[in-house]
Amino acid sequence: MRASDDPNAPTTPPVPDKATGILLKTKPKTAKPGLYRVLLLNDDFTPMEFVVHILEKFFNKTRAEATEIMLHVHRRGVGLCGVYTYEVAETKVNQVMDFARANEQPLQCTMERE
Ligand code: TYC
Repeated sequence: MRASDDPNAPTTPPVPDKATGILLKTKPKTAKPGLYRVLLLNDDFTPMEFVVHILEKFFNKTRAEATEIMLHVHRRGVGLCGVYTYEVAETKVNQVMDFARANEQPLQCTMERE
């Protein structure tokens, strides 16, 4: 993820200047934070129990919720862990990727704009 992906610099439709009609960019001082989906991707190697553990540890899921999400990813290829503001989503992705790497698992976690 690059800093330039952070859309907290909001854009709104251009507004014509009263005198000249020139379209001016507007930028409200307070932005609504953009929301991001954090997704887990399936692979053939990472143990199911490891993925359930990740969902409990980093996404505060119950064992039943974690098992349901893990099985969804296993069957469909991708699944939703949660929706967060940019910085929280980025932190979760990094936590999962670091934990997977430390445990020599190929598990992939990614984020996308809602
Ligand atoms: N497909 C893996 C297996 O059969 C389990 C798995 C589920 C892996 C979800 C990754 O995000 C994942 N062991």
